[in-house]
Amino acid sequence: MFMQSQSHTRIITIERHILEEQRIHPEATGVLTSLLYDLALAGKFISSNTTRAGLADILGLTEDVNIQGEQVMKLDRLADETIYRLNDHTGRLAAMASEEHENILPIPDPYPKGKYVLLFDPLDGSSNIDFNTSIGTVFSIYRRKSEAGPGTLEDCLQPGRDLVAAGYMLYSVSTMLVYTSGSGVHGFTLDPNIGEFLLSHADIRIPSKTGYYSVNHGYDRYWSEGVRRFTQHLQGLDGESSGLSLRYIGSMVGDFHRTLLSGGIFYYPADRKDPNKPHGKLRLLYEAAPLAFIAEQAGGYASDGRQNILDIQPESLHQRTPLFIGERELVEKAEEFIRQYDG
Ligand code: FDP
Repeated sequence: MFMQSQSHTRIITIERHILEEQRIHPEATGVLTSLLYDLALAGKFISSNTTRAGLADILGLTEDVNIQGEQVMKLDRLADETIYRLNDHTGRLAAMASEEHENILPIPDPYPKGKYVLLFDPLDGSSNIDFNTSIGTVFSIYRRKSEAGPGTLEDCLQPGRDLVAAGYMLYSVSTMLVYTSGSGVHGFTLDPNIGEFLLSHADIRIPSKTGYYSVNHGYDRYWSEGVRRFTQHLQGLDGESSGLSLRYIGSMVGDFHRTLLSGGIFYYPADRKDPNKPHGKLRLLYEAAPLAFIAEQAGGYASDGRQNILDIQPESLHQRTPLFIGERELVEKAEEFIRQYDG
């Protein structure tokens, strides 16, 4: 018999954790568990490349322009392909959709089609790559709606309320994977020596009455009256609060991760800087909905300023939305200001 050592019983690998989560659901077949583990593997692969980014010849722009009209960086493509290739043959997915592609990504023909669809933003915050700042991968898993055969666009256009699981990988000082499958939010830190994600943040809850506000102040001249006054409220300029301190990385996963752990609010409101994009910058399906699910599972809330992000029925794959996310009280305050001043 092995001696039960205190220190070893506290080491929980991501595999053990997702298997234990699976046991809470007796009806579970293990497919979701395996899918989450495949994503963790993709995260390790991307992490090993992002940490070598300054060394390898993979920095710089490719000549292509993605569907959002942004230049695609080489690491984006690598992350995109990694996730697709690690998941196209497993039989767990009916289809995938990536922020880097205009249409859904079918599962190639020799491979069986599964019961889930996977949506992902392979490398969020990519304008930060050249500056060695946090970047991340965001993923969302839905149960397919169609009965069988190849997955359809409708399988991917589901409201966040129907998410089965969502999470992100953060490539920063250390690499973290944070996910929820509907029973709390759990964070794992990659131990680069053994190549495994270990549970470091069990059952994360967004703290209240602390934290920072996080927004790109460079655009405040383009904001609505409601957003401007809400921001002044956060700064304490209306005399109703003592004022929060500001933090903004400009990498959504990094800004959200800090908000999740420290409290406060991150927002990317609608603005008037680009008349073609009146709905804000962030994508509902690839960015806002998965983070909204995580926020809600951690006791927080996410809104587009008027309604719960999780209740929005997406109409297209690349739909954009304003996003206010973090402590429930602060997000509700934003809604209050927008109702009052923006009609
Ligand atoms: P990026 O363009 O660098 O990929 O949605 C993408 C995103 O980054 C988010 O990660 C980030 O929060 C936001 O855009 C930053 O946009 P601004 O530069 O307009 O603040």
